Amino acid sequence: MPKGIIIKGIGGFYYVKVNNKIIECKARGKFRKSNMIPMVGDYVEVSVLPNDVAKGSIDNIYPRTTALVRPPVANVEQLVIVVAVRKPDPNLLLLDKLIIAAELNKLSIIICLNKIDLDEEKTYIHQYNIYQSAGYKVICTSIHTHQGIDELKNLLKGKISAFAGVSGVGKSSLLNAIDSEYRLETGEVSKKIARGKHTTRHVELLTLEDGGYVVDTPGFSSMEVIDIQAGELSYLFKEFIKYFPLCKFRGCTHTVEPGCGVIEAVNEGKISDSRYQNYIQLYNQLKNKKEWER
Ligand SMILES: Nc1nc2c(ncn2[C@@H]2O[C@H](COP(=O)(O)OP(=O)(O)OP(=O)(O)O)[C@@H](O)[C@H]2O)c(=O)[nH]1
Ligand SMILES: [Mg+2]
Ligand SMILES: [Zn+2]
Repeated sequence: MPKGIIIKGIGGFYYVKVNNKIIECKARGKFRKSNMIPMVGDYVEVSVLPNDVAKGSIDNIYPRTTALVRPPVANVEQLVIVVAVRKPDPNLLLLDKLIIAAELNKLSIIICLNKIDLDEEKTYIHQYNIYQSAGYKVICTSIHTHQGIDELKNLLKGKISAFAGVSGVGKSSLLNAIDSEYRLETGEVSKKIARGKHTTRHVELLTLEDGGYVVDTPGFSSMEVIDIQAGELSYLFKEFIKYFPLCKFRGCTHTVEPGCGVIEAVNEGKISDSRYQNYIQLYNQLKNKKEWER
């Protein structure tokens, strides 16, 4: 039975790529009964119709390694979080939220500082240092000078990656720079808002010429919804973890406690102030939400 991957789903049809050919498939009734809805990114077994090899049905769905809700894509391995260094100005709290969501989904993370052509003084080095020293892969790109595009392309090779970031940072533009055949729609933020509501958006895996797939997501992805306890948050700031054993109190929240290893590391410049301040802010948000719900 041929194996393939679902690259698109529209109106009850799934488009499955099998050996570089696209087969238009229906899902078998058994999936509906078992509440198992095929997702873009699913690896599947299909059988083709005897009289038309371009049509068939999905017979089996392989277990998923990951399943993102928004965008609904299975088996994503990597998240490319795009931040513009200008237009719009970077929002590091949003960036940290996306990092947390990606960590929760066990995705590997690439932070892409885009539009560096707009920052001749290279002030983006500041953001670069914060995330590089926190242990993340950071790349600097521009679709105008083409800087960093080959590096980005290399990092995507052979994997399923999703692009995330606020509207206008250049996600679709970067993908077009990687492969001009994608012809994704791009544009000024103001124009997007004007017509945004009427644009139909479907999730689609785009094939990379060197192997692998990418999915472009519109605007800010709701992966930002973080459904965890406040006490779990510090584990998602991965550069904090190695200081936990130095905390004097068990169950230290790393917010106000004396003898806290994390606070000490911040004071010594081993953890960036920006990351720590965002931790405090998100910690309080989670804490208050919990109290409010009770
Ligand atoms: N100067 C400069 N402008 C860029 C760069 N990359 C993208 N842009 C511009 O930024 C604007 C927004 O780009 P898009 O690719 O549409 O942004 P997006 O992230 O896909 O936005 P949404 O689809 O709304 O989420 C466009 O006008 C692009 O031409 C870059 O490297 N440098
Ligand atoms: Mg876009
Ligand atoms: Zn502590």
